[in-house]
Formats: sequence, structure tokens, C-alpha cells
Amino acid sequence: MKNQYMLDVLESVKKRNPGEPEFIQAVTEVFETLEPVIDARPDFVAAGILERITEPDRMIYFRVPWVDDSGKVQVNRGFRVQWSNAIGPYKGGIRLHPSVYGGIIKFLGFEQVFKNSLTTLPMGGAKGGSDFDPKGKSDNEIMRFCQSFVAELYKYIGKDTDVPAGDIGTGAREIGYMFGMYKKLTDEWSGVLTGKGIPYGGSLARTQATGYGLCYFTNAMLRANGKSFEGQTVVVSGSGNVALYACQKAQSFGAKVVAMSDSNGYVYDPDGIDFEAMRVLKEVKRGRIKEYVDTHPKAEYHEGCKGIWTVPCDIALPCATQNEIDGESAKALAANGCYAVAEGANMPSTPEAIEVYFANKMLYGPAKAANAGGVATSGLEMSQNSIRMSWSFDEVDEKLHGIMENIFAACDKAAKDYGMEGNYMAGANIAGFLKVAEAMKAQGCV
Ligand code: NDP
Ligand code: 2IT
Repeated sequence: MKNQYMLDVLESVKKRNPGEPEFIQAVTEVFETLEPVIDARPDFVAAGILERITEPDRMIYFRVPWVDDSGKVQVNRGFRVQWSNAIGPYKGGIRLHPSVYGGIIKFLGFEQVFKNSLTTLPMGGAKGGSDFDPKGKSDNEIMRFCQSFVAELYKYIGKDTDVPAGDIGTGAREIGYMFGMYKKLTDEWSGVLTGKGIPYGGSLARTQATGYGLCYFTNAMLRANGKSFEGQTVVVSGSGNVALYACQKAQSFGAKVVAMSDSNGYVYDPDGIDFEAMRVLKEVKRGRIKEYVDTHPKAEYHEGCKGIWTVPCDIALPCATQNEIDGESAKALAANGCYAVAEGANMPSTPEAIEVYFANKMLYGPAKAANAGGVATSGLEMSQNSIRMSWSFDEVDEKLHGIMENIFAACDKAAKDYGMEGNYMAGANIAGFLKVAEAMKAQGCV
């Protein structure tokens, strides 16, 4: 990056956000690709768009006390960052994981602004969460935590204000408990959360949406480069909501998914992952991935989740967490012939890994474009709640498919327009940014 103004803004972002490397990483990546836009748009400089877009509208930190099954009081920290409502109500998931702190929520909230813009639906960007660890907790403990979390959060959210949803550690069960508590506190039934259960306002296909959307995006990217999923070997990291449905859709497109993981290790199945067995193990039994080999004797379990990137594949779909592919893992992928990486997780590739993708001319589908199908379908859930209607699975899936095709087309076009053909990372950042920047400029300095 040569633009001195951008270097100065980035320097000030670094100074103001000490100890938050993930947030700095996300901002740096966006800035590095926005340079040609800022060079061409002095009006954005005059309007202070970069200074404003790197500072959230507000950030809420709160205590979440709850009583465990032994009667002991536990205290976690809750977060909600409301980043930008320039183009619609704040919107973004809630992450429950012991690694959560302000910097993680900020990187996710910042990314969400551009992602939501790419969906073409009217949604601003937000993120929330807690350092609560759902692993090993009983259903009642999960419920008491969720109720306490919402007893504070409800003051700040609303169907036209801020609409949270799921993320790591937050699925339909948690959203159900949160929705119940919101309703009790406000005496209002509204589409204040998405990812709800189907009997009470959830959208069909929201569960599948992020994984399916990832494959729709990847399919479009492959097609534009003369390739397809058919007959390809695929590795999917993670085995949660996004990973499971990415596996299912990739298989339906004719690919063979040979490996999946959790934070302890990975399984390799030379016959291809048995999707239904994996879904029941992870979604219904809430088991660990190593149990898969108990019923699939040809499959192997390996300790350590990083090893999954040494499994030879044509296409890699990282669907677990941030920075799960480092430079070394990216080199292993490239050396084994992998030619495409598309991100289901948020920021799963380190900057070094991304350099390796470009150096090896691999196709690279960045998270904020490739995994936007989840939040896009959340937007469709909001629409259904507003018009008091429920669309069929096929109707929602078809809309999702169209949105993902359009997102790929927008990334492809923006990259071409700014002289970076094939760089979908730059295309996603530019296309996502332009809409928000225009909206911010039009609305004045607020
Ligand atoms: P889940 O909680 O359903 O699954 C998370 C998966 O990732 C699990 O297999 C988990 O393993 C693994 N994982 C989590 N943290 C780590 C870690 N620190 N190291 C290694 N593995 C880890 O979450 P989702 O599937 O919903 O989310 C996965 C990713 O997709 C996240 O980056 C999320 O932000 C992103 N995303 C999610 C969307 C959604 O709609 N849910 C939408 C867009 C993006 P274990 O069980 O061992 O913890
Ligand atoms: O990262 C994400 O886009 C999500 N976790 C989904 C957010 C949403 O509001 O559906």
C-alpha cells in the first residue's frame, strides 16, 4: 500500500486497538485492496469514510451471571458490537466460545458490514458473543446462560434495530432460548433473532444456508474458470453447521469429500464422508468427530486439527474458525495440487496463506463473499417475519442460489473494473465497500 492517507488511517487504527491482532488483520486486508478506489474517490476521503468505517457505532460489554447445575454462580462476559447501520438494521451472529474477547467480536463485526452489503439485502453489520464455553454444559445450563445473556442484550436489539443470529456455539437450541427470553421481557413476538426453529418463525433452509451458499459461490467461481465440483476431491474443515452442509452440497455436485475435522483432530475417509452418519453424530448426538471411525472402519482418525491440510485435495473448504490455514498449511495444500480455496469460516486464512494462494495462482473465494449465504438467508427470514409468511424450502433455496451467483458476479466485475481480474478478494472488498461508502456519504457525517 502506497497511499499515505490510507497508511496514516491504518496506523491510527493500530494505535487505537492495541492487543487486537484479528481486528487489525481484517482491517489491513480490506485496506490493501481498497487503494485503487480511494485513489479514484477524493470525495470518500473528504467524507472521512475510512476513519468512520473502522470505528464501530457502539460496543456493549456486559456481565452474564448464571447458576450452574451444582448451584454455583458462574460469570461470563457478553459482547455486542453494532458496527454500521448505514444500509439496514444491525445484523450478525452471536459466538459462544472460550476464545471470544473484544478483538474477535470486532473483526467479525467489521467483516459483517461488507458481507451484508454484498448480499444486496438491506442489512447493516454487527456481531456479538461471549467467552462462555458450551462444551460439556447441560441443556439447563445452556438455557440459564442464554436467558441471562438476553436479560441484558434485549435492551439493545429489536427487529428494526439489531437482529442477532447464530455463529460458533450458537445454533437453533440457543436461539430458541434467547428468543423465548426476549419475548418474555418485551411481550412482543417479532423477528428479532434469525435462525429460529421452524414452528416459531424460522426460515426453511436457514440451517443449510451457509454451507449450501458456500458451494453455490464456489460452483460459480469454478465455472468461470472452466472447472466444476464433478469428480473432484474436497477437504472440509470443521464439522459444525457450516461444514456439514458444505459437505452435503459438494457431494450433491458430484465431489468426493474425504476429510472433516473438529478442534481435536480430523477423520479421513477414502470412501468419502458418510454425510448422514456425520450429521447425526454432530447435530443430534453432539459427539466428537473421532467417534465417526467407530462405525466406519475404513476411515482413519488423526489427532490435531491442522493435519487436515496435508490431505491431498483439489478443493479446500475451510469451515471451522479464523486463521486455521497458515502459510505452511497453504503450501502443503498447493504442493498436493489443491487449486481452489473457498472460505466457509470467517477469516480462516492468515495473510501468509493468502499470499501462497496468489503465488500459486489458486482460485480464492474470500469469506465475506463465499459464506454470505447464511446471513443472506437470515435476511430472507426477516422478510418472511415482516410479511407474516413462510416460504417453501425450494423457494428460499432458489433465492439463496441466485444471491450467491450475484455475489460472485459482483466480485468478478469489481475486480475487473479495478484492474485485478481474478482477484475475488479485492472484488469482494471493493463491491462490499462501495455501497456502504456511498450510503454513508449520502447520509452526512453521523
Ligand atoms: P459450529 O459451532 O456449528 O461449528 C464450529 C466448528 O468449528 C466445530 O467443528 C468446531 O470444533 C470447529 N472449531 C471451532 N473453533 C475452533 C478452533 N478454535 N480450532 C479448531 N476448530 C474449531 O459453528 P459454525 O459452523 O456455525 O461456524 C463455523 C465458521 O463459519 C465460523 O468461522 C463462523 O463465524 C462461520 N460462519 C457461520 C455462519 C453460520 O450461519 N453459522 C455464517 C457465516 C460464517 P469443536 O466442536 O471441537 O469446537
Ligand atoms: O458470520 C456470519 O455471517 C454469521 N454468523 C451469520 C449471521 C446472521 O445474521 O445470520
